[in-house]
Amino acid sequence: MKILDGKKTSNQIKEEIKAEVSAMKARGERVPHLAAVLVGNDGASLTYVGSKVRSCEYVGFDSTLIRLEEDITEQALLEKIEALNADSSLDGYIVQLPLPKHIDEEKILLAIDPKKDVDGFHPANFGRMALELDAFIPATPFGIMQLLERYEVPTSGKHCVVVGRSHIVGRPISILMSQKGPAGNATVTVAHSRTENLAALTRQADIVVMALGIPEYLTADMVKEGAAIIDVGITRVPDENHPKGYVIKGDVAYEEVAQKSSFITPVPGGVGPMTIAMLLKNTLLARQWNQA
Ligand code: L34
Repeated sequence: MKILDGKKTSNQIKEEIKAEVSAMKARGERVPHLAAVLVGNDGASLTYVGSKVRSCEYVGFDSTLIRLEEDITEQALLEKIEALNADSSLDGYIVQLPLPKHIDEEKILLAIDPKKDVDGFHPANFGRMALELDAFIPATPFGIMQLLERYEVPTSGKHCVVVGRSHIVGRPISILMSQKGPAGNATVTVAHSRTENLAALTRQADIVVMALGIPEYLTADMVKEGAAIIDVGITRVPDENHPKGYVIKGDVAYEEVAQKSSFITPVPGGVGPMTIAMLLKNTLLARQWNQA
């Protein structure tokens, strides 16, 4: 069993980006600038966005954190988006999800200029990705592809079962892994909450991508000996014995599944850190594409 170490791999990618930024500076070019919009005070979102901003600083990007009140109106947020679209000092920006319930997420994502949409959530980017054109690929699936590629996990001709059909993870990773190219050429099945007899399906999989959001859902009896396991789940489970008051759990019962697997991502330290590294990568690409 080999651990797909997202912490280590994300650090490698950050070093690659940092070197690229140094070269840009040496050529007298402006460094990439990312903005992150955070609405409200959700604890997990604060952690993730904080980590994004710190990573920008580490690689030498400019970064701006825009914090807005939980009760901001949809209209006021849309105006903020328009201002970010018009801000020529910005290469890209993200609006951290989830948004408060009174705001229509889809409306907000549609308002983001696709050229600055470094999350790759706008339909223009999603469509371009699906058609194998240059596009911003959503950071989490992009990070999974990097782990598969860099650890040389066999995917060509293999059966991959993706559990979850979200627009941010399940759907895009199913598209990417079935495409030609590195970490691609897989035969992909997308399973979801209406799937009948999920365990019979996951037991056939050479690769399982769990993106469900239910802690420790995938157990050892549900996987084939030698399967590769990608765990996208990241749930904060209350735990009074822990100083933070919670523990982070993935969608995979790690200890038992690890014993049967060829490759596995840990949680934390797997897909999460890769998401951050690939957001930086997209911001670098935005800088390069938008100046061409
Ligand atoms: N717009 N919203 C937008 N873009 C995104 O790409 C995200 N996502 C998801 C939630 N909302 C978003 C993230 O950034 C999930 N996500 C994310 C990012 C980083 C980490 C986890 C999820 C991460 O760094 N996880 C660490 C543990 C962090 C902790 O202590 O909680 C890990 O090792 O998995």
